[in-house]
Amino acid sequence: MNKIALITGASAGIGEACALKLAENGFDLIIAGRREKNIKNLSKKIQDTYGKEVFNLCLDVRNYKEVEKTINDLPEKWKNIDVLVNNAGLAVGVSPIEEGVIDDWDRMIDTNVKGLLYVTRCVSPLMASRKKGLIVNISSIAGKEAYPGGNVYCGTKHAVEAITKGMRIDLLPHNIRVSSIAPGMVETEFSLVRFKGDQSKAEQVYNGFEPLKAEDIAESLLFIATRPEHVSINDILIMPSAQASARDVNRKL
Ligand code: NDP
Ligand code: 8X3
Repeated sequence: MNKIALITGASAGIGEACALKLAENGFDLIIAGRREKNIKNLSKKIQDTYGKEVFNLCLDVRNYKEVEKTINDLPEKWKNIDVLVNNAGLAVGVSPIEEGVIDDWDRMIDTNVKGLLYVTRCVSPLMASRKKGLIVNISSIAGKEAYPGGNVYCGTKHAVEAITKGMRIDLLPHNIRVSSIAPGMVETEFSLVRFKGDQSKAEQVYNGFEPLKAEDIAESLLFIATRPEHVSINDILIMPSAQASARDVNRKL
């Protein structure tokens, strides 16, 4: 029986790369995202390329009832989740706090914090009943530092860092390992979402230096997920070589 990994936000970017990397390395996948077409395309790619089994979930992590029903309705075999990757997340806007857009704040808090909690609340009991599991939360350099206009996004990722530590303590008796990966800048759809579809603003974020690729994060996940059971990689902070902190980027412009 292959190990099963559930990845949220697998319809793009880091989540998609993580799904491909784990499939390449023998995992069966449950892939979740709101964009059904992207999930279907990824599912076909994984099956065609790696011959792995894939279970598709069309899921908005912000809706607890939907998350609960989706996990409860998984076929019994697919409930044996070995690895949960809490990856779904986003930044919206860069307004300073006094000009903050309430809807943007709600989207970030509801997705990055509450969504992560909702999925964990439904999957962790399944792991606890089997007395094994690994949960990997995708944090960020924004979970370690704050930067101008990052206010609420940084707050959500600081929350992810704290929740990760709390989860690790609570899940210890159940033999469930909890890890966090905190990336610096990764070129994905992230900035396009942050700048609400403004392609040129999104591209400027990655001007003049080589950002991380989604696959770099997938490599870190694979490392965590393939350690022997007595080894827990608690935290990985992974940055582009040209980025020393959230604000310090060596751009060759
Ligand atoms: P992308 O925008 O490329 O991907 C984000 C993924 O999250 C998509 O698959 C999207 O799927 C999913 N998602 C967003 N909202 C929801 C929701 N409500 N319910 C379910 N899925 C949702 O960005 P990244 O791949 O870069 O981001 C992935 C994670 O990595 C995020 O948590 C982000 O904060 C974090 N991160 C990103 C960094 C970067 O520089 N790119 C750096 C550090 C951390 P869909 O729209 O189909 O629902
Ligand atoms: C995403 C990277 O630098 O925008 O978490 O915080 S950053």
